[in-house]
Amino acid sequence: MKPKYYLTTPIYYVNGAPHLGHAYTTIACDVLARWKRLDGFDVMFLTGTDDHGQKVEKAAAEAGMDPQAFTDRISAVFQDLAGRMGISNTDFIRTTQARHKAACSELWRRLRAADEIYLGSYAGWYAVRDEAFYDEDELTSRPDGTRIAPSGAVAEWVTEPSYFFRLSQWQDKLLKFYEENPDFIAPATRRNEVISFVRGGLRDLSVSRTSFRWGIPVPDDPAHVMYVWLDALTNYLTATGFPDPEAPMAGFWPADLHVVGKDILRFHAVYWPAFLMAAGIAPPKRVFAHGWWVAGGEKMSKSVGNVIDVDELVRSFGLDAVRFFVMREVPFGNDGDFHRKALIQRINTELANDLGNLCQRSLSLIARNCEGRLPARGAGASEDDVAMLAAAEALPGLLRGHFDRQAFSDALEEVWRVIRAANAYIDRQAPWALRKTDPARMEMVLRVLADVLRGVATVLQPFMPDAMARMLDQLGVPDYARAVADLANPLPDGTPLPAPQGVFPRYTEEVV
Ligand code: ME8
Repeated sequence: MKPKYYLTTPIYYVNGAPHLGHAYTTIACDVLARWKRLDGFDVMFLTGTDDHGQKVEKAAAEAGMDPQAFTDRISAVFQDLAGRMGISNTDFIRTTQARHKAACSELWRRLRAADEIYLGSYAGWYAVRDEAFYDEDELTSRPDGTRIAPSGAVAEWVTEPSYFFRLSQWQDKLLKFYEENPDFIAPATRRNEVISFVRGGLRDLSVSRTSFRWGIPVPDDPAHVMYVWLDALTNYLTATGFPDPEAPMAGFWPADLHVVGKDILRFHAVYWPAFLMAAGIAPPKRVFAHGWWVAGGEKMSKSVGNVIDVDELVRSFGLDAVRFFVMREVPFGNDGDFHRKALIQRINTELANDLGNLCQRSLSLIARNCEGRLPARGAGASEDDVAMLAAAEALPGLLRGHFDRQAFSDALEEVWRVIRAANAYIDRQAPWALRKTDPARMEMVLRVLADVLRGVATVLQPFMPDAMARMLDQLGVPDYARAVADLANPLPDGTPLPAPQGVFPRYTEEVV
């Protein structure tokens, strides 16, 4: 049986259309999901939308729509975007679904039965844009007296009856949990931030609201709706069929990885494991917080209105190039400023020149000089051949390590190191000159190049599924031999290859 791997994106608020920031998280998860499948795992990959909460209710009211109809419409836009980005999610969850309401109600009942939730009343600050409660000392003031959260969102004073989760009781248990599970929060700088936040002391958390209706009613007290974050976080459990232990996907819990933006790490790394442990449920294994795409110095966001339209990018540059660029340009975890120039540069240098030309040169030499059949490796490999093949053969092992740390740009750098070495190899060996002088040697060199290209294309499939499928077609690799494990079996000598075609065109900016 294949080992299981369960990873998730955040579920996105449906208060506006998706942008590059959302696509980024989802693409990163997709790359990882595809890699894990390629590497022999049974993968559950969840994404979806966060339909409830005051912020969504407000957006629906502003659009003059009933919240259900509004969320139906925007949730569909997120679902379509996932399709257009080539996302291989195995499920798409919405918090308005019946399965989710049932899971949340059950989690609430368990927390209540364990006396982890009690009724009180909340008087404090709340920022609707963040759907988050803030302490007085976290806020700053504008000259007009408006109070501002660290995120820049406006905070309002709220007084209402509320249920509370006994978060204050979880400080030591959380700290112990982080210590025993050093990989639970990544990157390390974020882990340290979370630990110092928890060390600073935790207050009980308000987990229900009475001032609006758009949420899941609290069991046995329908005047309250559940706090949108308790509702939203539970989605990860819902999708595994919770509370049914016999559900087909039940074996995927605990999740292997929640990928989130750094804005929502606290919810995932503090509240979520506390809720779960309090209900006697295993916490997830890891939470990775990536950085932000910024524009004009500010986080790209629907609320700020400085967003980049992913569909436009894909129309201009192609899906694979966009996926490659966002994974390559910025180390996962860091912030990045989006520049079209940098995207064009990467397309032309790394895709068209480094990889595209290498492939085109090698395959056209094979087409012309080897009757379009895969040449034999033959005996008597030179030191240069052996080193070149060894570099390509080392890729899966190296990439496995990078993927398990979510170090996507390191994984790509590793592959490009091999591509650059292969370009140097072809120039050094000059197979075009060997045709007359030493045809056996020419065949050897071309076969080394074909094998290196196969290794490269195989491990790049998660990043650029379409382009790499075309490249593997041209290399004569059958559909059933494209997994990591298949690299152990060389293709038969003499495999017929189709006529070579360019995989990555150069991008030339239209001169206006
Ligand atoms: O927070 N750069 O939903 P949300 C990078 N519903 N990533 C970005 C980004 C940017 N500029 N902008 C958004 C919510 N993201 C909650 C989540 S989960 C149980 C509930 C990505 O619509 C990033 O992953 O505000 C961020 O965490 C997420 O979108 C927030 O999406």
